[in-house]
Amino acid sequence: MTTRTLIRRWKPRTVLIAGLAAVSALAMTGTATGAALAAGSAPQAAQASVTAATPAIVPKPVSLTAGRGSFAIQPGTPIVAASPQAVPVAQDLAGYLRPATGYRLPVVPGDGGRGAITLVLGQQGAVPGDPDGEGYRLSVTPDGVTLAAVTAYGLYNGIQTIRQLLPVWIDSPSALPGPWTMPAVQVTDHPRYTYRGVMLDIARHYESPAAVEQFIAQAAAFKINVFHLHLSDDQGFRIAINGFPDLTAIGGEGSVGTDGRTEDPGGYWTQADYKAVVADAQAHFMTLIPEVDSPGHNNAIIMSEYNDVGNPLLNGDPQNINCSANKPPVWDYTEDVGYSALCPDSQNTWTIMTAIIRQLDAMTPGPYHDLGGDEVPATVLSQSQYADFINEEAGIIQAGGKTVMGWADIAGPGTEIKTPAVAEYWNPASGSQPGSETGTEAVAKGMQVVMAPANHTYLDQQYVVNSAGSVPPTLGQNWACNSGCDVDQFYNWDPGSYVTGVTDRNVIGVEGAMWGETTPNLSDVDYMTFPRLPALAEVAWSPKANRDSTSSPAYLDFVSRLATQGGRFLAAGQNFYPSTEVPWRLDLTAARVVGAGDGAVNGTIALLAAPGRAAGAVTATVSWGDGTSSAGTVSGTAATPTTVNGLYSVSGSHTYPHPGVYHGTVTVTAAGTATVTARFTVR
Ligand code: TNX
Repeated sequence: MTTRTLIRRWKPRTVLIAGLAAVSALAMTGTATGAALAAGSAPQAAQASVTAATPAIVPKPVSLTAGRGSFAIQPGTPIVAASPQAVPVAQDLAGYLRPATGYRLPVVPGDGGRGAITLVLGQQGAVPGDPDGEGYRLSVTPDGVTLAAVTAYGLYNGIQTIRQLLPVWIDSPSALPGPWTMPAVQVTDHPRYTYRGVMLDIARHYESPAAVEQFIAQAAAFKINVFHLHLSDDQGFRIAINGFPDLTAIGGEGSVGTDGRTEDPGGYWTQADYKAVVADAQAHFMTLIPEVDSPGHNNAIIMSEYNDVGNPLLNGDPQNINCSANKPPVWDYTEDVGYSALCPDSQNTWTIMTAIIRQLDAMTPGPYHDLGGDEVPATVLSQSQYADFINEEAGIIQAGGKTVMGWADIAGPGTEIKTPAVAEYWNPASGSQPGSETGTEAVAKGMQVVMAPANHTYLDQQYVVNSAGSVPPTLGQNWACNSGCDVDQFYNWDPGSYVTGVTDRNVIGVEGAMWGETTPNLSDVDYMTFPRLPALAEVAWSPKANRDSTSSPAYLDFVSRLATQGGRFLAAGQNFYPSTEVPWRLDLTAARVVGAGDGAVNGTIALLAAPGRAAGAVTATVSWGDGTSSAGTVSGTAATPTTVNGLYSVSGSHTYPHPGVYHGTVTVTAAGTATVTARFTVR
């Protein structure tokens, strides 16, 4: 059995922070006006200058052709649902667009027409090579927008693209003046893989249902369609199970680093909470997969039930569930792994596990139940004990009608799992390197494979520490990425040829795993997840490409499109890591400027998104529209090493010779990137 003790000795290939050598590779994002970019340059210098209005869609669509002109959303632009089944997605689109625009955007039935955004469900939305109808066709012209798909989910994917065609400020929760224009384009799009997942570990650190729902919405924007929820691990059990109140009363309390449980008391979800999150995932067209890890990674279950002698569902001797290295079991709130195990031959083990599986699966509409199955060293359970456990549990899950999923360890010697079943390959080993056996074993056993090699997909792994030391040592582990894994490492690999013999005939998709040991809150989770999840989303959605180096056209094109996402995150108030591998750009939009009536103006003139740049690193000038100009003041919440930074307001004060309507401009410059300008009107 493979454990990370072995893996920790493994060294990833050196991560090159390559300079972006060729501006010509930025064709997708439009006109480059910046100078060539020097290798190894500082973040500010490593900027490509691109115009704001060119499409920069992540994940990259199968086909995108730019047209002439643009479509401008107006206050009364109708969002037309051409059939009743399109109404919910039309409402979703209106919901995305109303806060920032402040427009009514009525959702109406009909056939669309000039000036409308029309959502059509039917065969005219069919896209070749898209058996599940996840794709869409989108036409934007100056006269209107038509989005067509075969399924509501296809339409939903299309509206994520529409959002990205609009200025980054469309993700602002409060109204801004706009203008809200989309460049004319024709898009035909569908995914490469049907499984595009993200996993969140709420066991190592508790996350509230509200935080998880935010995370779901953030991931859905990149066409992620599977939400794998890691509900239980050594340090915490997070879901109420009827008949076993100790699982949450005891097991719900701790979290990693909870020495004496004072720092982070943990928490758990009621079943109503879980159902609400399931419904929220469904509303985002995401399949939720529950995971209660077993037979290892379950010290919290063991500690909760070990003394549950009075439980009428158990046989009075619950201590026989403990096959851990520690006898009796003890809490361990460190990041240790591989010491705990439930005993396969204890009747109590199966009483507890069956209750968990049945109750969770009854609340879960998706087809999968994930049993975990990772990292049980032979010193804790022999391979045959482990295999017996997995076989028994798989039978219980399948008898309840769900498809078994687990970490690829479940494909190891002795396991016999009826297919269909899914193995998630996590080992960094590639080709036929030692450690890759679980991948080939899974294929030999007829299992489908989700690719999640830790050195390319583990969102909890540290970023590459840059010269400014911007990566805090407390966030992230490094066992799979001992010199850090940044955007390029998440982008430059191919799921269909990573392990010898595991090909696109076996691979159903890709998953990013956000393990929770170092991330106590959503802000930290977001910092680790973005912008690396968008890289995985592109690997999972977009056509196969030569994703093999930091100088490949595919990668340069990707980071230039990714650059636009920084402004979106900032506008939305979503945390992310402004990786130095991305040529972040400036985005500026006018605020509503209202004069005092006596010709005086004093306050915010514009909003600026400047990912990764301090306020002092940008210069703002306000031309007031009466022939005078003055310096603008750039201010915002001071950055901390792990929180949102780069969202600023540009303010100024001016007294006009006489009251009136004036049209001014704000200009912002910063080293190594294109200058941005916004027009404002003083009333
Ligand atoms: C590996 S590999 C784990 C998790 C840890 C993570 C930390 C695997 C399936 N499990 O238990 O949280 O590494 O990076």
